[in-house]
Amino acid sequence: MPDFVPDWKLRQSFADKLSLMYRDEVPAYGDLVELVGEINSSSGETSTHQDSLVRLGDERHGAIRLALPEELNLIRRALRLLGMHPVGYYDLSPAGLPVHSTAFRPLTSSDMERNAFRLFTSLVRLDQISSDSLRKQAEELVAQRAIISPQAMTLIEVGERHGGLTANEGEQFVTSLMDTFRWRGEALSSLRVYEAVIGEHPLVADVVCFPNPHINHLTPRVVDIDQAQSAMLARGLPAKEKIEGPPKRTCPILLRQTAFRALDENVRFPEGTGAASGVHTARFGEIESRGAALTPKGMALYDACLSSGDFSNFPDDWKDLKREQLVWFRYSRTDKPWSGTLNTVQDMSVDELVSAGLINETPMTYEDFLPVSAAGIFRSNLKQNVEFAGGETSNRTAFEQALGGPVHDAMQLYADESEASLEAVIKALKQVETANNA
Ligand code: OOG
Ligand code: NI
Repeated sequence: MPDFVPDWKLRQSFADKLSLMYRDEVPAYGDLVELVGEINSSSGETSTHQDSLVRLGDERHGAIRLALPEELNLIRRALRLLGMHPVGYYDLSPAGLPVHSTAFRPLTSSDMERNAFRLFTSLVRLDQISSDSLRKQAEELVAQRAIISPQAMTLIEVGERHGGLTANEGEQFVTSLMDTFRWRGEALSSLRVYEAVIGEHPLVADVVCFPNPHINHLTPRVVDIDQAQSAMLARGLPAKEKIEGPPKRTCPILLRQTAFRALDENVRFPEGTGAASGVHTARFGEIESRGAALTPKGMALYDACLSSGDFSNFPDDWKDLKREQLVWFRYSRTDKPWSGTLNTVQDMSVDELVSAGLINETPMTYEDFLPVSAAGIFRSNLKQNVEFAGGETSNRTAFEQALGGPVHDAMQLYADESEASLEAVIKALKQVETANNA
């Protein structure tokens, strides 16, 4: 049995390499990372409500956009070796965007604590291109893409066959994966076709006119996003006016995000035997701050508040959030010795156990994304704001078919983890009772 490198180490190496690469490609990203680092370390705290600043220091999410169902399948296979799995289905067509998406991420909070890298991955919906001739052209273009290098492909197969990669293979794999996400400065299409596809939708052009899914943004996590937003403006970074997601609160919930606009990047467009030069605008900078994960009831209240624009009905006290079952909690044993004897714990409620100081309850971090915020992020980086005519034709089945299996249900993951943590602390207390009784 060969010694496999743990998948989180590969995920960490992958995230580090992407970060270095993106710093080179988009220098303003380096400024953003620096700014976030300063805010996080000057916050005077060692953790947010949920997570240690050690985790935050490395925490990023990235985003890519894919052209073909086969590509989504390949990305799933590649990321699985890094311990990243598809969670959630985000349909952005109601927001007028011709994409549907998932987020690849670790499934458990302990895996997140090791390295919390996520990749928001969208599949462009070519079926939504209204012009028949343009759609055909787009399909011909993307048929030329081969987004995974032969070396990376071989290592995916090795990893799948053996059930893991050795440290050596893993390092080669992560290095070879960089080519998939690199900005090459070269288009797949002529400038004329590029302009025609831009006319259809700039988001489609960003995908079908390029040879690979260049990383679109990398997002560090910040403790205080309001402070970061002001700092961005002070440094002359063109931040969005509005922070996406819930308003500033005492008890942070879900996800708040802000971004700065995409840069103009030079591109060589093939023209016959030569090349034409042009400019493409897609890649940008974003920062996020994360709060507590909401239960289905909490999510429904959030959606209602979002559509009315009034968050005053959303409780902003952990006790109320708990009592009304709006937030998911994780349970852990405190240091307090337990002197109880048999069946005492069994008759105590969770609240009583907490009040007795026997267990801690901590809000769980929201590890996912928000479709309305994501649509806002997508949109703020499109030069023209084209509403897509395609309309509300959710196609989750097709998405999961392309992926090669169902996406994980985020709510189920939170529920399972919350429940398992409670069971574990109760079991631990009962063991003490048994020992006390003996
Ligand atoms: C993805 C936009 C969504 C987020 O943070 O909500 C996203 C994209 O622009 O490809 O990354
Ligand atoms: Ni993002």
